[in-house]
Amino acid sequence: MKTDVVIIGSGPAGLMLGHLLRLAGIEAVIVERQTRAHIEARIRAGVLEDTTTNLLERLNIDGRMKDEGLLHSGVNIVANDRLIHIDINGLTGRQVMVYGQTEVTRDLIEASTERDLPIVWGVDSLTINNINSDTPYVTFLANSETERIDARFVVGCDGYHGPSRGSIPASASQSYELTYPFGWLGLLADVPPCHEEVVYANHPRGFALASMRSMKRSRYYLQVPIDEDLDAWPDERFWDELAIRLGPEVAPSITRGPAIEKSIAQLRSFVFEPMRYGSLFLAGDAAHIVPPTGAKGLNLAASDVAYLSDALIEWFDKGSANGLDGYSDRALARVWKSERFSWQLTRLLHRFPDDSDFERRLQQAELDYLANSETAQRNLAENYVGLPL
Ligand code: RFL
Ligand code: PHB
Repeated sequence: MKTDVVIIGSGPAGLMLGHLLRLAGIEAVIVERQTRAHIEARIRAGVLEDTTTNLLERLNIDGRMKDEGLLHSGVNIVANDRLIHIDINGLTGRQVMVYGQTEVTRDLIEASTERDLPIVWGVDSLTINNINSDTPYVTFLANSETERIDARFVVGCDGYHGPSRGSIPASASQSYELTYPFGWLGLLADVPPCHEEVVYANHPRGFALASMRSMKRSRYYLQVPIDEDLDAWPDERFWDELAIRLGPEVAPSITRGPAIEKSIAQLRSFVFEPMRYGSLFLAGDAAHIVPPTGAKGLNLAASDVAYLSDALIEWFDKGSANGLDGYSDRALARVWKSERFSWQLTRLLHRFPDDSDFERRLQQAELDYLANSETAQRNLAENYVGLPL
């Protein structure tokens, strides 16, 4: 098989990029390790910046999101059992959209058939070859047959654990990493949310988050130790702990119900530079990870592919390599600002086990400043709603 661009991975980055290229008449094929059913069941992000919703609008894959998504004008932080309301819309004139990554992915996959964007599901043993040339290609096993796709460019949208990043020689790259001494235990339940907007809580027993997927489906998270055992958290223990951490203003509105999904995610900050080597480009989690506190991961995947699709279109339409040459620097400038924000919000809201008393008092002072300063709230709102592309 031969195509213009072969995309590895059908997460949000790969799917959005494929559609953006197809819209411009560029051929693309996506190869994905998992089955379609697996991808469509995966529970991940929930909050979209308007930069991301604008992209889905540009693709005209925003119908269900506009019908079913929830536009939020604000976000809340609980500190010392008191609710601080950040009026995102009043401070920035913009809003965020609560619409699950699972739904975004489903909509993009569904549109792929009618828009002639082939996705090869369930591929195994993928290799990326000749990236130092103008004739790169990938090989893989599909239905026990060895397949090969030749392309002009390969884009690694294969997430943190995918093989693309590893194809770039260590001598030509650098990575930056920070790990956190805790994880997030997430629970999804078909119960109404406890608050009309997302609530982040700082509590001496650890961070908690109240989010939602709809007015009937809630998503909650608790900070847990890094080596926590999922079996230690039967549903009742989760609900009891959540109520303590969300505090007296929010807890009375919690509706309990059986978990339909429960899992633990590790927190990490990671950036790999550059996001291009020869004919291989990286986008999304393949090149960078943020802790989920700022809700930035999926949104960064979207901004990467917005930049990259512009650059690829410029190359295919006008023969100019300027955009492609500038892609890595342009994307990384936005990535690092989201890394900064996600790290800062994680620092502000979690209980760090090794913090000294001094550092704990600083955290309290920071929360107090946020509660009482419009400037501090504007800073948070501007970053949370998403920096401009
Ligand atoms: P993905 O979604 O991981 O997709 C990568 C795809 O590549 C495939 N793949 C391969 N395919 C072929 N061959 C191989 N050898 C392959 N190896 C891997 C994988 O199967 C997969 O399908 O990366 P992408 O597209 O870059 O998208 C990134 C987002 O998924 C991620 O950043 C977000 O989910 C992060 N995130 C959040 N982001 C937000 O913007 N807002 C949020 O509210 C938010 N909340 C979250 C989150 C992530 C979380 N977890 C589980 C870490 C909440 C949580 C709990
Ligand atoms: C979610 O709804 O899953 C969610 C919301 C906000 C975050 C992270 C995850 O910061």
